[in-house]
Amino acid sequence: MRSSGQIEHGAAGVAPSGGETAASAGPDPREAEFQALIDADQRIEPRDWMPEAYRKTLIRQIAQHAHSEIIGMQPEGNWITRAPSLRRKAILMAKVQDEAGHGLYLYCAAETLGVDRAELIDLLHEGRQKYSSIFNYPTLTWADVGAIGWLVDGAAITNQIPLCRCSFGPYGRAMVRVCKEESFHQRQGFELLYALSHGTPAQHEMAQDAVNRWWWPSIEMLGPPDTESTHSAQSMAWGIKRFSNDELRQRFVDMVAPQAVVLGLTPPDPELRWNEQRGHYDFGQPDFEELRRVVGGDGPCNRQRAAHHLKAHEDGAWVREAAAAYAAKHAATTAAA
Ligand code: FAQ
Repeated sequence: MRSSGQIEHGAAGVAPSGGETAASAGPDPREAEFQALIDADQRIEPRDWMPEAYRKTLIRQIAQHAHSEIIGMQPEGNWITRAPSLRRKAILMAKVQDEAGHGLYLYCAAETLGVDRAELIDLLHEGRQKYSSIFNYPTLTWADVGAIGWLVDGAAITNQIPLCRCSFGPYGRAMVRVCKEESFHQRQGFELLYALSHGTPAQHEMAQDAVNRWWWPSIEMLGPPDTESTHSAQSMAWGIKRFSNDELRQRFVDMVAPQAVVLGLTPPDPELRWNEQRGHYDFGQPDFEELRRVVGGDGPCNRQRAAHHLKAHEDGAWVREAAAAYAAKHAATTAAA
């Protein structure tokens, strides 16, 4: 039976209520123990007591992250058959398989919080859980594969390295391996774009066009501005997020701006320049209205991505049934032995 009422994202940002004993008089003493662990920068593990709102917030974020990895396979998977060489095809296949692996670690991490992967996938299909805005943009040319690696994986790493220190153990540990693999992904994107940028004029133009299209959506994928971020303050107090959306955005721009120079490509931001006083790059205002629209379902590929995921899920039903039948047969044989 589904228990989605418990895990929908809507209530996830509510302040901790004291968990199961909220109705009883006085604060729950376990709340103080939980907070002491957080304050001491210790990890919360699945069997530890945790406030219900902490659990819900983690389920929301981890599920959204897992869905992003799986939906994120679509834009690049689109290019596997058209990769320009065997080497490029092998690299891209390895990358897309890595994304599937990341999704699986993350669904497993979410399951330690008492939800079932099937429930989370149902919520995604019903539009009640999200995935990253960035995967609602199309991959129009081969250079887009490079731009995704360089910029999208670059933004993902910037966001995910601090998540290795997330207060919830299974999520933080999953992030360690994910980040190692994402670093390879970013590197391959950079190398691909570098080759195109230093190739023929037409190849250079294709690389520049891809960067023009992916630059702003990558900056926006780090989330709404801090003033509009509903969950940041509580998630930071709980040690889930370590930095705010705007702090991570600045880090991301500081990382990729000098890399663009090495690539010989120009970010589409006339305001991008080093600020000696701040010790950071200044950059223009992202279009957060566009982010809101895309998150709200009205991006260029939202419907296509959702429909493709649903179809793949339905087409794969026989695999899940076969695996369950095999597991039942195996369990019966083991019990009889
Ligand atoms: N897209 O209060 P905040 C990848 C929602 S993995 C869609 O700031 P929070 C690997 C947010 O959920 C990329 N929705 O929220 C790869 C909330 O709505 P809700 C995914 C967004 O959670 C590379 C509302 O807006 N990474 O790229 C987005 O504190 C290449 C208010 O926002 C992760 O998921 C968005 N961009 O901060 C794969 C990392 N931004 O839930 C293939 C883990 C915000 O209340 C190829 N997640 N929203 O209905 C996080 O770090 C956080 O969840 C943030 C958002 C930073 C994304």
